Amino acid sequence: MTNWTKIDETVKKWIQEAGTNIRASFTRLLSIQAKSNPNDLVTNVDQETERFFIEQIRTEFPGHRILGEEGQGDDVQSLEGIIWIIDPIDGTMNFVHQQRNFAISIGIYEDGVGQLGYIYDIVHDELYHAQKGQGAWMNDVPLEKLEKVPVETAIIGISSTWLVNNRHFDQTKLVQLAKDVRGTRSYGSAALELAYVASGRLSAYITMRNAPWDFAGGKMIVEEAGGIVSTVSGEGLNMLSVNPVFAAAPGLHEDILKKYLT
Ligand code: 2AM
Ligand code: CA
Ligand code: CA
Ligand code: CA
Repeated sequence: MTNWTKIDETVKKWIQEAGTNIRASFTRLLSIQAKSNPNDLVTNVDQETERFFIEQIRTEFPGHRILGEEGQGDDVQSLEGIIWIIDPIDGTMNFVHQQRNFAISIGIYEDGVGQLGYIYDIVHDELYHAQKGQGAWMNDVPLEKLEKVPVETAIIGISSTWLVNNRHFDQTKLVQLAKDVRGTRSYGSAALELAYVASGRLSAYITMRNAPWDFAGGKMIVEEAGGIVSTVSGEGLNMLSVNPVFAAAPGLHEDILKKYLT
């Protein structure tokens, strides 16, 4: 039997250490590179942070596999066994330009089922975490179970990318949703937006393109807080590919899905 509570204690220690290192990097010169396009950034701190987690995991849990955004982990093609899905810095553009609104995101899955989830907002020192069947916390304070939210009072996280003409989704209904809700916000970090759905700061989050490392930690935390996470057609997320992601409080998830997403 896997001792998840022991793994939880270990991960929290590593996340604090990684956070301290990332904070210290603010006073050093960053090495910034573009990946797939000029706005798709990666820095030495993303890579060093990913490497830090990989080295710790390989030493402490040699049987576990690692799927990391910066590609220094394993070539993961299936979900068997224990897999750590890691985004060392989610919101790299914010990290580079704003030194805020970015987070470490980690989801630990066993045979495709989420067991532990973490999102650490380093600058605000806010650690969100969840353990399967045990609930979700922010800095060890339990998150209140999410309650039904009507569309009219909802604040939703959505990037302007999806409200203008785009090749992923007909934006017409999303524009209507943006008009009908109380407000929209865009933070530029999928992990933080999911953490905000879990804590009630946002009522929903919608994106047409998230990779497993963007949502692996957040999905667990939202679900343990009583929220619902799916694709924009209401299906379960594929943990090995890019998905459209729709997370929301109960009730609101159903209402938005029916009226604005189908
Ligand atoms: P990143 O900062 O780790 O790259 C920005 O709106 C959000 O989308 C961030 O969570 C960002 O993660 C993520 N993101 C950026 N480019 C992406 C891509 N090509 N596919 C999926 N997610 C992406
Ligand atoms: Ca990236
Ligand atoms: Ca990311
Ligand atoms: Ca990243």
